[in-house]
Amino acid sequence: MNTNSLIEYLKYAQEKVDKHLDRLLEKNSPEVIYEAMRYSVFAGGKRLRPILCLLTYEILSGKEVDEKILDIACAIELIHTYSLIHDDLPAMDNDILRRGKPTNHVVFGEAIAILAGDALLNKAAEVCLEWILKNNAHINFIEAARYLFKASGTEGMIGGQVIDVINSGKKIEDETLLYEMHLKKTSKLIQASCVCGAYVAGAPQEVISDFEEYGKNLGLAFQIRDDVLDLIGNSEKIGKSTGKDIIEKKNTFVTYYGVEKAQEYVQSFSQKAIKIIEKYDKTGLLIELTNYLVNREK
Ligand code: GRG
Repeated sequence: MNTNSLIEYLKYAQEKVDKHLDRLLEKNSPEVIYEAMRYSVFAGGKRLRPILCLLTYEILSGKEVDEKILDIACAIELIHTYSLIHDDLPAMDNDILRRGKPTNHVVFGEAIAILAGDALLNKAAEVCLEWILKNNAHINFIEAARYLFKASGTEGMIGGQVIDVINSGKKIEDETLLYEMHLKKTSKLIQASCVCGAYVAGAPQEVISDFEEYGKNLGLAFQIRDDVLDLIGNSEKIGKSTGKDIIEKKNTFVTYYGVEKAQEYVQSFSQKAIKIIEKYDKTGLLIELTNYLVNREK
């Protein structure tokens, strides 16, 4: 870790991730699929998940970001990007803007957008398998990849999206189901980001479990803050529905609890997250990152 300031750390980590992603997505033929993949990967995402992976690795290994961690951190971002491309499709959320830019299917058409999402998921698997081989099939690397693909599958992100899709247009009345949806859809990939960093750092199981629990609470706080920002119309997702529209159509913590109580949950989940990792976070960067994410204004 070459800095004590969060802003500097974010810049440093984002640069490392962007450079590595650029290498992983080197253009080839057919050109259009690479263009579509790169369009969404380089559309201005925060790189939250790879940064969490890098920072967890640095905290627990005492080493700086190196080749060992960048492949898996970037594989997580590839999976995250595929999920956003597919989430925006007409068959799902039917959004025309993301991060203030036209969505992938608006630019490339639906067929190429579906294939670009598929290709990013496929690329993530390829990157992980090559990474495992490069590292002599070390068990920690295999465990990390297994956790990541399980977290993005039916027991994680896809499962959460299915709950969302089948309940769309009707109000979820069961609090447990609302939690299950968000834990799977949002927290799981955030948990995977921390867990992968911990595995590669060679952390013992109880430490891995602490970071898994941290990711779960951060994921909930992050999601609820996102819902609050969506409702008050401050979201980065310009062009997305806000306010009344959300209350009628979406199942979020805000539609369930109201803005005020939802914001209280942001605070309680983030405080719980911080409590779990504060003993590991000697520089305080992970605590600062947590506070930054859950207090963000857009
Ligand atoms: C289509 C399989 C499939 C899954 C979609 C992740 C997801 C599931 C849907 C995206 C919509 C959504 C509300 C997700 C919740 C998590 C969330 C707030 C994602 C946005 O993540 P950021 O803010 O995105 O890290 P950036 O733009 O910074 O990369």
